[in-house]
Amino acid sequence: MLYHAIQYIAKDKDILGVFLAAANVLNLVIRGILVKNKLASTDSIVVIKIGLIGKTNTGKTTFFNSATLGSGEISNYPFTTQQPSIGNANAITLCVHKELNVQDNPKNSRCLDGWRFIPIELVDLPGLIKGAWKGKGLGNQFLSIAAQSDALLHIVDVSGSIDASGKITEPGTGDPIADIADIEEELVMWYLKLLEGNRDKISRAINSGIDEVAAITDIFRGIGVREQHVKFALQANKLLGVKFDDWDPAKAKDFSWSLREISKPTLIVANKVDLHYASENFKRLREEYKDTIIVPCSADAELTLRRAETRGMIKYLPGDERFDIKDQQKLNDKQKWALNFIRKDILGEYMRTGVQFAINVTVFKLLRMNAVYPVADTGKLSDKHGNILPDVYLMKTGSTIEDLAREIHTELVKGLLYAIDIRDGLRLPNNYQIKDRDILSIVSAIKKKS
Ligand SMILES: Nc1nc2c(ncn2[C@@H]2O[C@H](COP(=O)(O)OP(=O)(O)OP(=O)(O)O)[C@@H](O)[C@H]2O)c(=O)[nH]1
Ligand SMILES: [Mg+2]
Repeated sequence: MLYHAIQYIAKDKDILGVFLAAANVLNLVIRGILVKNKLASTDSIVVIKIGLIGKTNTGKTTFFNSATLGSGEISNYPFTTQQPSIGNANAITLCVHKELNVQDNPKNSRCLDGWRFIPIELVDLPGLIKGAWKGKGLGNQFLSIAAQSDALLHIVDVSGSIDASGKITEPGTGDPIADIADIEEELVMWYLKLLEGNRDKISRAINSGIDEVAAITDIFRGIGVREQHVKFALQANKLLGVKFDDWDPAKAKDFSWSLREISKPTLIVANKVDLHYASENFKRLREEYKDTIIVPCSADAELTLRRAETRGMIKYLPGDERFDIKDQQKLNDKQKWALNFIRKDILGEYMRTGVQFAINVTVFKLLRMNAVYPVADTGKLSDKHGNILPDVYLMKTGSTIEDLAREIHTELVKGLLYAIDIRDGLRLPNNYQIKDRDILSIVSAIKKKS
């Protein structure tokens, strides 16, 4: 079967892969300690966190391993992943060093072949089942971790090769559209459960004079909901001005639906496009979910390419639309066949495997982040130590120079004067809204100590 041949390289464990996975874990532990002890060089390390959700067996761990070079267990048994795990991945953007004609020395990111790799975190989660919101399966644990994510990737088996209970079956048997609806319902029910369970508390707060938006936000704050989200969800359901005590169950559910959608931006990953029936289902999915971004994907193909690259068989960067085989002679027939299949049927049909693309789209389109390069020395384009274009920060659309200064160091904000746009020398006011790929030098009366 096609799929087993592709697996061949992916399952071939290599020492470098294991080493990289160990380094990944070590990195996370060190970062955890730094953050805990507040020894980190910046005041706030804001790393975007993306959670992988979906039914069991849809390929969440395969996606996770391919993006993080991790070694989470992959199997065709339902509910293989029992514990959430966090790994380092990257959002990738074209680096500005070529345009500026300088050689960079990245510090908080990496630059490979002209691409900047900006660290983000991926969270692999246990598979969901119907009834998870009632605490069924690994429900509660899953939902509390998912809640800490800035965005979600909903991984679905677009080939329909899992049945309603999550068991692997023949492609074309399962229904990916129903699968998505089931998982969506789970998330909404979880929000609704929080709302209904706290009706008295919300009512009491409102009656004691607390603003309705604030009272509702308070209930959901632990799962990353902000006042703005609640306001938008109230507006979307024409509930602004309607007394909270008068909300009937249908209104409460509609509100929960909107709040879930607004507070956890979600992208659908149509995984397993390498299998039969995937392209038909993908078309149906696009028709059904017109308002959602859907990325076709073969996590298995990406894992295969990343492993082959790690072993020196091919030259490939995540997200690339091509790869080069280094030495045909060193490949056996199975490996040649698998790589040819990926080249023709995945990259040829879909341009890319979809894993890195899904991450980039989530960061830059769904979360509307802009990559910005702060420098201290406007002449050398470096930090104080001479590192050229050392850092890149991800800032949400609408962020200002002041937000950037705060992100770098709170001390910087205190004496903030203005910023200089490196491209044209323009002096930018503190309320200037940062654009993608801006290169800026912040001028402050108070210098950062380090
Ligand atoms: N053909 C194909 N198979 C895939 C792909 N991604 C994952 N699989 C297979 O699907 C099965 C389930 O993969 P996992 O990554 O363990 O799925 P999961 O969603 O993490 O499953 P749980 O941990 O049980 O929730 C395995 O047999 C994988 O090899 C893909 O892109 N194409
Ligand atoms: Mg898993």
